[in-house]
Amino acid sequence: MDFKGKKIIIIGMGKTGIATAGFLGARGARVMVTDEKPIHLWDGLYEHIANEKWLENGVYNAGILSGADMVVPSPGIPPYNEIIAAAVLKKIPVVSEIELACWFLKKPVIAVTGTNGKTTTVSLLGEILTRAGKRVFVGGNIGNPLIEYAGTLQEEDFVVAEISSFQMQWMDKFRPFVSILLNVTCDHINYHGSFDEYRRIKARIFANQRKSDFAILNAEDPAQESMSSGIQAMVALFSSVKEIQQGIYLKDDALVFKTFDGSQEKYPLSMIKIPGLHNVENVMAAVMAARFCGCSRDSIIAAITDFRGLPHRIEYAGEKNGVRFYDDSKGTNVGSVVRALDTFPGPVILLLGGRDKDGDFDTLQLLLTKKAKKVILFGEARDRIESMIGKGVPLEKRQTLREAIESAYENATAGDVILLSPGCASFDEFQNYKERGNYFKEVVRNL
Ligand code: UMA
Ligand code: ADP
Repeated sequence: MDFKGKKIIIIGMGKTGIATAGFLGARGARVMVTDEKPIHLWDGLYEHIANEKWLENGVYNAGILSGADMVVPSPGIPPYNEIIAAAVLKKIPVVSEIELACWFLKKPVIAVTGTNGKTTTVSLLGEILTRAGKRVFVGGNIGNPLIEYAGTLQEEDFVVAEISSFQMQWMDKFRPFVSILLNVTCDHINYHGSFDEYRRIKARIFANQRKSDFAILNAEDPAQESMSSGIQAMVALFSSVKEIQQGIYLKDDALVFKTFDGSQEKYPLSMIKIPGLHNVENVMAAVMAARFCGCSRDSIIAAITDFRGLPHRIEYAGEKNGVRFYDDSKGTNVGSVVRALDTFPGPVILLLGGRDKDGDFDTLQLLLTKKAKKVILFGEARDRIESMIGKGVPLEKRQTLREAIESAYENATAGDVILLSPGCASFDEFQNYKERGNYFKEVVRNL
């Protein structure tokens, strides 16, 4: 596509907007940027393009669309944003950064999406491919925009991309060589409008794949039940519950992979050092993707054996007087809370709360009556969660995370587990989930 002289509007000047502006400016576009917050010239990222002739600041309303040829919203801009809505009405193409990047990507992409487990799976895949001697770029929602990579020489063998539902909102032609859909549970409803819409957007990861591509789906996910029928690619399933005909499943102490040529490979369960059955699922998806990319079984086993997981995902955070603490600050929706609770055999004191994303907390009730010694609700969402999990669950409410941790510790006896798996975003009290998790660990250290 020739961008020379085209007027392109970028909404949102975070990581994505800045990288997109640089990419388009270098290709001769006239770039106009806007953001609901004042764009700070002193921002380190923005500085290197701030004085370019091709760049202009615009207003944060539909007036910016005058003469526009295309609009690129950042992922965080919801589809009901007034500028986007006006662009759609005026039939000005609205294109996501991932869509734009895919027009220029030269190397096969392994795309990973799903409500939970994306970053873990993408990181693991990066390790496996590297161990197998492949050159790999790991990017997308994990933190480095794909558009940045699209502007490089692209000397790697593969691109491993974490793709969020936000990034798929304005996506049309993206065609991964391998697409993984880990799971779809309730999340980001305040952005997408409904669960059905969220699920529909997630399924786009398979939409442009062809017969020579691979689609990896979760056989145990009710939200994916009818999805595989419309997929052109070769479908491989994973299951932690039952035997699979084409794909991988857990049987006793091994992962059994039935390949497309009818052969069978086994991987020892003991190679997995990260906790929980959900991580077995992530590993199963990664094993298949890596095999489809030509990685050897030995290099896959070696990389998985060395993989110790990421911070803030059911991370051990220390022990005090026989009480063990776990930081699952990245557990920002109900699905991840369920899997975190399932990871512990005994009862747990759960810290739940933060900023609500219209989570389906009512679905937690039964599990909590079985698994929670106590639930300490905290933050903005505490009253709504209380009204949804209601009776039968021993509850306490505290305003801040610090108060919640202190109260949990007062309620605990030796042998108990205190788990921060908040099921909510962190923004009521913190900058992000990392800050929340680090704060949790600090408070625990100082108890
Ligand atoms: N902004 C507006 N109007 C709005 C909303 C935001 O102008 O209505 C502006 C903000 O003032 C800010 C800019 O947009 O200046 C931020 O844009 P953004 O929120 O799209 O964030 P980026 O910095 O571009 O980061 C995005 C992803 N952020 C989101 O999806 C919210 C990052 O994922 C991703 O790492 C990055 O692109 C590179 O691809 C973060 C995330 O939280 C980690 N993702 C969600 C998640 O994982 O659950 C989907
Ligand atoms: P994402 O990038 O999709 O947010 P992460 O790997 O960062 O995924 O994990 C986010 C949260 O989801 C953590 O609480 C983690 O323990 C949990 N999690 C990881 N994998 C899965 C999975 N397959 N199913 C459900 N929850 C998961």
